[in-house]
Amino acid sequence: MCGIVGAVAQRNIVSVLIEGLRRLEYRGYDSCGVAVLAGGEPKRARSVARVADLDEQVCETRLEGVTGIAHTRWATHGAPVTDNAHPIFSRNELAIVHNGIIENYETLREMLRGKGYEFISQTDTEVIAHLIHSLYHGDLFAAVREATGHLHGAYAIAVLHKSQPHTVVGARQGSPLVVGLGEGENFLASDALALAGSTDRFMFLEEGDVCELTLEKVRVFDRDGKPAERDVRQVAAYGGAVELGPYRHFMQKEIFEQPRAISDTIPQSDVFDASLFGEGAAKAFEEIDSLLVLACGTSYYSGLTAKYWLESIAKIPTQVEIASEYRYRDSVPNPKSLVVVISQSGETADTIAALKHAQSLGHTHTLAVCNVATSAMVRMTELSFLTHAGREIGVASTKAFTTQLVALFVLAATLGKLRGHISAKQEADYIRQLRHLPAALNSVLALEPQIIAWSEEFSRKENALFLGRGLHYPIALEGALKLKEISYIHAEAYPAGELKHGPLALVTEAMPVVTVAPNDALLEKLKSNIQEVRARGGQLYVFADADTKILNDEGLHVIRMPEHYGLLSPILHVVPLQLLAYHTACSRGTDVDKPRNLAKSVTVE
Ligand code: HGA
Repeated sequence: MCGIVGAVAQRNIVSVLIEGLRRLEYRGYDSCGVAVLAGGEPKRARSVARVADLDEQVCETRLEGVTGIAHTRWATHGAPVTDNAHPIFSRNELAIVHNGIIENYETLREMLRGKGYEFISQTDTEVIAHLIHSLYHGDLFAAVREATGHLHGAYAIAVLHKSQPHTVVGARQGSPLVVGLGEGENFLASDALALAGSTDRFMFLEEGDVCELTLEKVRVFDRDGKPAERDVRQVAAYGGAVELGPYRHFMQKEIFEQPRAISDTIPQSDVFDASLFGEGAAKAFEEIDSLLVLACGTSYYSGLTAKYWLESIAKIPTQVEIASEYRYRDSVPNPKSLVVVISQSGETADTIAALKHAQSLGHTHTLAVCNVATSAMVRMTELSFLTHAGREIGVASTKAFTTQLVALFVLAATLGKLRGHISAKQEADYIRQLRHLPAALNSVLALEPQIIAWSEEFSRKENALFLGRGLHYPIALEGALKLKEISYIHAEAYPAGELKHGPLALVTEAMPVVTVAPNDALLEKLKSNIQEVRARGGQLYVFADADTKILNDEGLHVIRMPEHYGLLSPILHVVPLQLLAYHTACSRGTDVDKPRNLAKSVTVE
């Protein structure tokens, strides 16, 4: 979603700002822009095309300056047109970029109109610009601090004013913002990744912080308006741009990276130990009597899968809830419940808000399963388990999902052991199966040619049904989500037993029914569901384990998975569904890595 980059330096900073936007491009955006202080006033370039187009514009117009801010926008208020693209100006004196949503913008807009401010854009952001401008009396830092007191909602902002040519002021509440420290220059960004190559020293701002960057100094005030010290951390992990290599899209590359990502995520240790989840985990795990898992989208489906593992291996009651639902409903808090938040980026706005809500209700034991060590979520939780998927560029999550599953399986096994439900032999078996997963995944990836053959038929469909049972029901959900996200085919998933309670009415020759059929205790039941579809002329596409006796037949297409993988089977069965969605989307010619209307890191509500 939106990205922010800002800089104060003694050199022309435009190329640093544009490079920062390029690094944030993968998150998805619909317009972009940059503003610098040049010749005593803010000047800007904006584009509703890609950052490359913005770059051409700044070269053509020779936009240069030593102080600047830049933005990639994913529109929430107002269409993605140039007038709404950030930076937004106030009276040609102040420029602002903003991530987030201002909830009371209508009230503020009326108040500011009353003071004579003219609104040019439809954005909520413009109210922040005029509000700060109205409060400016020679000190931008003070004006921003005062303005934030009037804002309701979520924001990360970067602001500059023509009267302070070597100052950028930032503020955050509900959206991430980091300060990058240089020598005689300082930077601001919504993600440290944007500043790779410029600095590796960062200050991660906290909720309510307002900061002032000048050439030599960074000042931070906390939410109470008091000067605050924030730790400086060295973060060197950000390499150069991620290469596509021999792959056609990042999504395909990331699907094929799963054996490596999973191998990096599996703990080195030969035993399941609470310490894998951080200091204090042993004590926390002893005190809990249940789990509350909060997540969105694909991460929610990893949570749903984990519920089966947690209840079967660790015998611990587990509730899984969509973060944006949980935060707004009245729930009955159980302080003995471990709150588990799952997010690839660790910045998902709804999940962060749900975590805060849980904490405000008295939940003290919290655990983040996350792919980014420096993320807000990891910093907010008592415990954490980091997945090592590496950077995921494709908007449709693949390796982040399977590594989350590994993390959650390790959690289930660890709790199962602590609660006396798994024997030493069982523990050793689980460890062995985890370690064999990368090899098993390679065999699944080798099915790609067969899946390509299916995808050609799928690309001509407009609807699809996905069926699974038990542990594989969430995998069917994830398969349907993948297909709709990138191929724009309408897809729905059902627990196979629900078929006759409604969706069977949709089954015709035109409706492919994808079925995940591992050789588990539910196989015989699933076979009956398959027959129910066949009897109505439906076309079945079944991913069956090697030893299931489901054979190719009229209306029944079968791809055989290399081996049955017991409890870890969902991690293997989701991969052909990822490949099916990917190749179907390729056949339909969609923008696979940047599907329409979607963004990678969902940092607004
Ligand atoms: N509300 C602002 C910024 C949107 C945003 O943060 N998107 O991720 C706008 O619509 O311009």
